[in-house]
Amino acid sequence: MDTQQELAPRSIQRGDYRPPAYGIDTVELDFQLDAAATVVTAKLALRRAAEGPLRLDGDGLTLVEARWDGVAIPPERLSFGTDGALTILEAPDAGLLETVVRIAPERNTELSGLYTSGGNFYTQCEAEGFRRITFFPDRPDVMTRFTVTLTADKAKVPVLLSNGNPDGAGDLPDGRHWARWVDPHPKPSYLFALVAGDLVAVRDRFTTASGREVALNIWVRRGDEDRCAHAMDSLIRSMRWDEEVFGLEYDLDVFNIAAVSDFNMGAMENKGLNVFNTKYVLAKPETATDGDYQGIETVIAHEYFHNWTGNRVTCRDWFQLSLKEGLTVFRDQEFSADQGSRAVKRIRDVRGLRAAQFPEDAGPMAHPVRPDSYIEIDNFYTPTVYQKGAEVVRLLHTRIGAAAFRRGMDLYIARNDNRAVTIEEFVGAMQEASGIDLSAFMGWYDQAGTPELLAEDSYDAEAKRWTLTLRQSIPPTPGQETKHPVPIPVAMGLLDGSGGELATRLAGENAAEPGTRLLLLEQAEQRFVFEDVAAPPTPSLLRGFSAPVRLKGISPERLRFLAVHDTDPFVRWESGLQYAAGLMLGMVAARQRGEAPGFDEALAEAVLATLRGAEADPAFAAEALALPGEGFLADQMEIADPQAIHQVRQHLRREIGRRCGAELRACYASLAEAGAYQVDGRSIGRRALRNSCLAYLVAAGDAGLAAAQYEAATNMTDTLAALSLLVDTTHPARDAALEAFHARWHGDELVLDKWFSIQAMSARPDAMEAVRALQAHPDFDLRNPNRARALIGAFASGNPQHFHAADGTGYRFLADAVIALDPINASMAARLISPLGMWRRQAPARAALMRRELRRILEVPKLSKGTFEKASKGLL
Ligand code: B3K
Ligand code: ZN
Repeated sequence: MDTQQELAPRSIQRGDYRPPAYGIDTVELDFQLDAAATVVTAKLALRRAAEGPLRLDGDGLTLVEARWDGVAIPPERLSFGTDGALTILEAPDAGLLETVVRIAPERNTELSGLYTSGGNFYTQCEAEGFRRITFFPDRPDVMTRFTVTLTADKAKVPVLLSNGNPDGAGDLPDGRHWARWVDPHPKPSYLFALVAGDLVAVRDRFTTASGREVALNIWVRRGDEDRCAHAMDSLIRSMRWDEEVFGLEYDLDVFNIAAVSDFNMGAMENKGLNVFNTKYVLAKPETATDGDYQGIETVIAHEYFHNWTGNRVTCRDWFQLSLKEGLTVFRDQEFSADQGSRAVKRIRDVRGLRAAQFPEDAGPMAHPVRPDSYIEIDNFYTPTVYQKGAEVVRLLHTRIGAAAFRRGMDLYIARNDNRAVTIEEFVGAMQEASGIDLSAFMGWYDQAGTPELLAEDSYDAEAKRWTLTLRQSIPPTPGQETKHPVPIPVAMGLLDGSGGELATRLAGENAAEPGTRLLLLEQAEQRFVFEDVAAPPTPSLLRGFSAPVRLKGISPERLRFLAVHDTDPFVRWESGLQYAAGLMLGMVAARQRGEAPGFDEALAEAVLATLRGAEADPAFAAEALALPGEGFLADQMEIADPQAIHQVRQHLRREIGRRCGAELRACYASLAEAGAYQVDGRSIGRRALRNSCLAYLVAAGDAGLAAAQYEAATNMTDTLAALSLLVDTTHPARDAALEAFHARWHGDELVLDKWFSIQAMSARPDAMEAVRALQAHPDFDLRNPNRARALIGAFASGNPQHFHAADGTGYRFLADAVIALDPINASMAARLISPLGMWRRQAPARAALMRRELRRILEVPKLSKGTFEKASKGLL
């Protein structure tokens, strides 16, 4: 074994699962809160459940004392592992273990466990943060009832919150006070939360369908109270929706949400006390964009829905993460679809899936929705586990239908309430409720890689028979060379020559069915024979994106036809996108051959047609107007060419802006905001469409229009749309606008993040230098995750042209940032690495530079195991 391997952190295997040796009936936690030295006393009522030693996870804890049934445990019976865990040797089969530990929240820069932010206390325990608070079997299959008592200085820390319902509070003589919380529902340690500090609540109420009165509180810093209305409204709508659609009610007397500006992710579903990144709570029109409003609605709903899918029914082990995340993303997608335009929501979700998950599935970190092994579980909160996991739930929903899916959910919850289970329990419930054998769908959970679906068809005029041949294949991924076919539901229909929807009859069926029907491709290749087809039809395949696959084999002529005529809005949008993508990839190839770029008039025609029909659904029109993104195009290429892609895209934007200038301008003018700002779907759609028009007009040379909009805008959506366009230009108003924006908003951290991001994503040749200068800006702080993402993440993921600079400066910049961040916040550092792992789609010289940076990261002494895992797997 060489040293590298000897030092390599241990990898955890899914097949190695063993049930916990001890169960815990109840736990009592006592916190004496102090930023420098918090004392945590834990009383665990332990009972043997299986073979094995009494091992309690721990990480960075200072043990003050340990007692068993009130008697101090002699030191020789306490054994500490190198990872910080504590094993109690010769422990009896039952008893009360009491430990007292000391921790230092103010020194916790990892933001995992108990930490301080702005002088207040917050926790983040998923996945393995609870062991940074106290010794405990920190695994999701140990579920217990928590009682938590918090004590702190009353003046500095007036608010004391934890999970469950309040159960008493009072003052103490020395200026301190206490509060007790009891959570009646057993839960795993990752759902524990504590929030304490100088916070104010925005309050509302909710009465559940069965009459429970629930107090709703959103806790924020003083001064942020006027930005909570949208979050509260989203929460109330989510609670009602879950009752109506899934029959699931809230189960405590209070629901608390606390917002914190130092947070590693979006939010966390702790039982009865959700902790949120301020980004997903705070919004008012002057500070938040429409995208922010939509993000808040989605994340509030997502965390609320976890109360049943995640909390009441939880995961047996972390390999089952998608059991709660895939299902809960599916639920939040359905909720948002019901709030506005289902078609536009689906388009956005598919766009997101293809922007993040498809590249992951094609790269070195490709892993199944249910992974087989991990070194650091934090690295597996991925687009694959979340977004592809949601697609797999959607596949089941599509396959068995909405009614059977609902029966399956009822069964899944009834059977598994207060249990920690596996994905088999979920699929099994769906199978039982539907009576359909779903075993082959497990292939979607266990195989990585995006299936390719190839469609071919032929028409027999004499027999009036149309035959569709579907073939599937899944590319090899690291560790999985060969794959098996998976069941692929293909929602489809046939159109006649004028775009009319045909009724269809498969060979063997008695009557023709009108409208969309479902074909199920189960083999590597299958033929579907349609009878009584009077003339050669145009097939519309994968309606609503009925499976997360790459569909191939649709001719450009058919794409153009479908983009105009299909009855399914998703296929209309998709066909336009794929037509444009094909064209652009051809132009990239031409550019690489040194040919001058041309222009396909069909694109301008499509833009004009979209503008003419825009009034009916402006949000859909805005989606249809958007050219395929640079990342999407790169993901379609064997070897990407980020600069050529950018140039081609710019060229088309400019040409469309020129050729359709009058119509774009008219549309832009007609959509001028009249009246107060509204965040309903139609208003959001109108602003999106107007800003799409603006983008084309600016691309065609009218930067002045962006400058004028920047001056006139009264909401952040329009302000930011204008400024981000202006930033790419050399217009004289550009620098002044950036300065004015900073001067106005430097005291508002969420708005200032936007200022960093738009500059990080700038198309100007000096973008890299600008990013370096911003890194040295007094307002930049690597320790704040939102700020780090706003600059470093936005540059590496949102500026492919400059990140992939041929001289490797973009790669070096990212690796330097990862190395600087690793000792501060390893989980964030590991997360930032991802773009460096995408070297497979780059030309050899670039790939070599990217790999060199990954190796440089690996050479850093004392690298965290999460960053080690990402960098080493990134080289595979
Ligand atoms: N469950 C959390 C994510 C925790 C991530 C830990 N590294 C948020 C969510 O998915 O709802
Ligand atoms: Zn979640």
